Amino acid sequence: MLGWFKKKKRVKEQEKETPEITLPDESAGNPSQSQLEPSGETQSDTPPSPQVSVTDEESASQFSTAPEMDAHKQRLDKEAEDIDTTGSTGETEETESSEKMESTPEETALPEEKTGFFSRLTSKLSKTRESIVYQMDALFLGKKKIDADLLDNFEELLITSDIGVSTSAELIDYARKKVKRNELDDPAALKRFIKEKMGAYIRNASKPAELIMPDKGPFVIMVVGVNGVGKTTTIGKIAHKLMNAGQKVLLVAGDTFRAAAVSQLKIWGERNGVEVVSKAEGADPSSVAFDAMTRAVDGNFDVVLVDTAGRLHTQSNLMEELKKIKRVIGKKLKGAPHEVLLVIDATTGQNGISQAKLFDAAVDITGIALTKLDGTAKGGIVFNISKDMNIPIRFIGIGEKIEDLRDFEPDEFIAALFGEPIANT
Ligand SMILES: Nc1nc2c(ncn2[C@@H]2O[C@H](COP(=O)(O)OP(=O)(O)OP(=O)(O)O)[C@@H](O)[C@H]2O)c(=O)[nH]1
Ligand SMILES: [Mg+2]
Repeated sequence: MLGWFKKKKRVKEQEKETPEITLPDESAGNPSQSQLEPSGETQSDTPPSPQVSVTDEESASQFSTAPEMDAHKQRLDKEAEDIDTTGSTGETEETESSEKMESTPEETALPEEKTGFFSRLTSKLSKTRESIVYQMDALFLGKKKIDADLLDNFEELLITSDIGVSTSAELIDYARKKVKRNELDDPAALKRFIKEKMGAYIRNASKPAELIMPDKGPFVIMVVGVNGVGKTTTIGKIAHKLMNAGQKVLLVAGDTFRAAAVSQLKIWGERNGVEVVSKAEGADPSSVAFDAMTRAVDGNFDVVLVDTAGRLHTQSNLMEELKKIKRVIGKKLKGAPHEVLLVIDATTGQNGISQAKLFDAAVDITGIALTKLDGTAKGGIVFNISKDMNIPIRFIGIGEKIEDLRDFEPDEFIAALFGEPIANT
């Protein structure tokens, strides 16, 4: 998301000739991560994590017995825990991982903060990794050839890990055809093939959607989703990222259904030091949005984040209200909202797909934020959304803290999910 947002700033800056804000240069080993994701962790001090040291050679297909596999799994889990608890200072991390990091030039070339964030992502995705990758390894354990039974069991495994019935069937279909043509013969090759295919799904879907950047005036993001998915929290986290990138951010309390919703957004406003436009509980959210657009233009804000309700008396009420808010924003500011961001709670699994379809029909979703990927085994939904919805995932939420929101990067996600070094993807 910040990728396309930065584009807008660059256009603005070129027009102005004298840029007010220096945005990170993407060409320099992605320093934007460090600038946009400051956290409690000491990023630049973070040594390469032990997780990064898990190599292909160590993949489960190399284990000949179940106890060996278990030991491997326990070690990965222990390392993930260590990353969480030791943060950036563990000396033991230094020894093991830095040795392995030296083994390939690409890995040593990675900036330290990149590996630190990557380790954190790897550790936060551990439950999903357990439900997909470890199960896959266990299924393939000791198998020398791919047969029909193996493929059937594999399909079942994919379905149960929230990858979705049609996506799983398609993956297995591809695999069956390859086996028939003798292009795939052993389980390790099958695992590599599935990893590639899964990567292709999310890479295709995460291509930035065409966005019409405003020539002047603020960039408006309307945030929608059912109740409790993490809309307000995600707004707070996005505001934090944008503030750190030097943007002038305005928050809009468009959820007037509950008084607590307004105060929750105000707390995020205070935390980030940003202004919040709000009215009393029960006020018409469209009128809040209307006033906010005036304020955004008058106050020369760069980005406006509009919070909305997740629950009204009935579902159709909610959709009608969201349509009205969107219309009013567009009337006041031509071309706005520039992004309608749907927040989906990853722990709801397949239900998230139905939500996406419902909201898309009402307000034309342009991007998705997938929250609560930490601590859930249902991260397979990423592939399902990518394949079924064709709407880019902009962000993933991996915790409740202000810095626990990441730009969604397919290669990084796949590598973290498979517990492999990012440079290998
Ligand atoms: N573990 C985890 N919790 C999260 C994440 N994102 C949000 N939450 C938690 O989810 C709960 C609901 O978040 P809210 O931001 O209030 O959700 P909402 O969609 O605004 O809810 P309503 O306003 O009731 O519609 C809070 O306890 C958040 O801390 C995440 O990425 N990981
Ligand atoms: Mg809320």
